[in-house]
Amino acid sequence: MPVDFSGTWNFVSSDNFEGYMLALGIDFATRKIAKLLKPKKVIEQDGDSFSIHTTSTFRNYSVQFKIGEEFEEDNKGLDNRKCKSVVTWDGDKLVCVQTGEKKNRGWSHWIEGDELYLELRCEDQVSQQVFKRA
Ligand code: VLP
Repeated sequence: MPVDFSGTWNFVSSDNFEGYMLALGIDFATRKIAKLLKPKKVIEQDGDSFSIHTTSTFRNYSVQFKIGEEFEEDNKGLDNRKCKSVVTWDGDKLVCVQTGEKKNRGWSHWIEGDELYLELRCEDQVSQQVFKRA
């Protein structure tokens, strides 16, 4: 049985989100707001189909994908750069590679107990966020 990421996940903590946002070229004012946010994630997993909704008091972002199928991602409301994204399994980890203007861009999700982890990568920056099952 593969891991089931489905559910609602509340923000617990993050580290180096500032470094990640700087690597993405997010402006000062937006970074100041964004680093105070406690986003919520709602994940729906149906076989190899996923939707991930990230919501906050400032902006929301949603992405839908099937494992192994490349898709166009617009990153609207984030850095607005388009990229080609593909998500695959690495054991029980979901690993997304976002190919575009920014080198080494992507993210990984995994679960430890009742916590959801998110590693965000861009260029030489890595940020980690932790969420707890609601
Ligand atoms: C931009 C960078 C903050 C900061 C400004 C806007 C949406 C994996 C993946 C699914 C993400 C979240 C990316 C956050 C990057 C912010 C608005 C924050 C709330 O999630 O779950 O796309 O990539």
